[in-house]
Amino acid sequence: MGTTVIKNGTVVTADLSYEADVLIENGVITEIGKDLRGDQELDATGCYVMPGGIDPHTHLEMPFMGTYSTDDFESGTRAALAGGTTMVVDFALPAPEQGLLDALQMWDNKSTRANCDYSFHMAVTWWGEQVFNEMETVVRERGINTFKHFMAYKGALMVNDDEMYASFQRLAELGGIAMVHAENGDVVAELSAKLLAAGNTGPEAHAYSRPPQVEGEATNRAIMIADMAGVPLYVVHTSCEDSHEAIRRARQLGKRVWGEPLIQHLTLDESEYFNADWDHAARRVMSPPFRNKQHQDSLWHGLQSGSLSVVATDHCAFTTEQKRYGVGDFTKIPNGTGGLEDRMPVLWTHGVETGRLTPNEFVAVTSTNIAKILNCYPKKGAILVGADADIVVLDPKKEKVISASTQQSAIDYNVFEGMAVKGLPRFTLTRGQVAVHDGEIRTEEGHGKFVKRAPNTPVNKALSSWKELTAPRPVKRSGIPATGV
Ligand code: DUC
Ligand code: ZN
Ligand code: ZN
Ligand code: ZN
Repeated sequence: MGTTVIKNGTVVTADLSYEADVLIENGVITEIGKDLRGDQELDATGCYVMPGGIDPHTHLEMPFMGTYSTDDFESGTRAALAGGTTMVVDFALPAPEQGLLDALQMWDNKSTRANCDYSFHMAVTWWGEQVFNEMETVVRERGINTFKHFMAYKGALMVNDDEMYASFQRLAELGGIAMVHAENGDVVAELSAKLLAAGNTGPEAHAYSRPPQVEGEATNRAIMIADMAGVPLYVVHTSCEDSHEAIRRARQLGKRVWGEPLIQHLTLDESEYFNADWDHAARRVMSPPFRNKQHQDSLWHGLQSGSLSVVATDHCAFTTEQKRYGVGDFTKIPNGTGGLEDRMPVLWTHGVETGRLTPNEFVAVTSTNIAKILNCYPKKGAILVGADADIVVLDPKKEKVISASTQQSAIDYNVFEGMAVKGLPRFTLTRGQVAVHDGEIRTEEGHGKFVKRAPNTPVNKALSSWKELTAPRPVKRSGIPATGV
């Protein structure tokens, strides 16, 4: 492989914007400066040269709700690259009673088809000695330091508070980070049963069954349990003020808690569920559901103020045919929406073009912040000498209208259909290799490599105050009162 130089662009990182060329050798950035030459020269005139996006929340080919999500590691990472995302982090999900290492083996097998680099989070879907023991191997040998807990999906993926507390304590010992899908699964189950019994079977009932309160309650609970266990906490798909408020408060108190809004929740609202077309509404069923404008404003304010840290997708794509499993019973509509290809352009359009975010803040929330949290910075999330050349050359003048007819995702619709976006990749590079050039896709199946992530121990050591709670002091008493009469 010869050298490549990205010429005449403006380098935009989370800290700085400056004009420079970027030289790449063997997949790594080797020089940043003026008038650099390479065997291959990519013209970035008028463009921003940014760290490729990292989407830390995908479900590719995931067994879920009686089926499998349709985008796999091939189509999913192709979609990612088309939109300027160069790394995805997928959730390895053990079936009930399945060991963590067994589940990881399944994810290893699926991910050999990836077009871009990837990593895994481990899900803890049940608790027992085997999980306790295997967690150490997952962290120390497999390079996975993040473990997700579902507080919803009762009877399937959900873990109870005792299991969550045990797992969080184990993670604190190992230097890991706890993640939660924060919705009160008991209340969701009750509300769902009640709605169905009253004849509310359509997709709009999905939103009624998961109001913001179930998310706010679970987020507060997870934060307090994480405090008591002494573990950092990452709250996935923060969709509403109720959850954001809890995260904001925790951060102000010095707790290591992060919130992750999705591009869908930032730009699409609950009115989608009241569309007269059943398919339209069902295609947008995901958990948590879309919210109203006040909640959307709260999420934008969180990104602007820094109380929310990362924009992700929860990409979990089901076809219309799969969504129709839920005709007559909204609880059977497979939960999930796509967004891998659209996250960067939609956020640029609704965030940067509107003046809500600076280009540097855009880089922070799409790439750099999560690289630091997940402990793969500056290999990923950086334009620095020595960093992987995962780069998006974003042309702020390039426009398109989002359409399922031109997307890379394997499903037959797009929740952003018809949205005009501005700010598209002129080039996307994965470890120095051009995967996208002006909409032309040149991905290479199997090019993607697994990114190992060691425990983020400085973060675990910087936790605030609760430790005292777990160190009881016996009290010496002189007399013990007599009992009985
Ligand atoms: N929510 C979804 O909508 N899909 C996958 C899992 C989840 O938590
Ligand atoms: Zn979730
Ligand atoms: Zn998810
Ligand atoms: Zn390759």
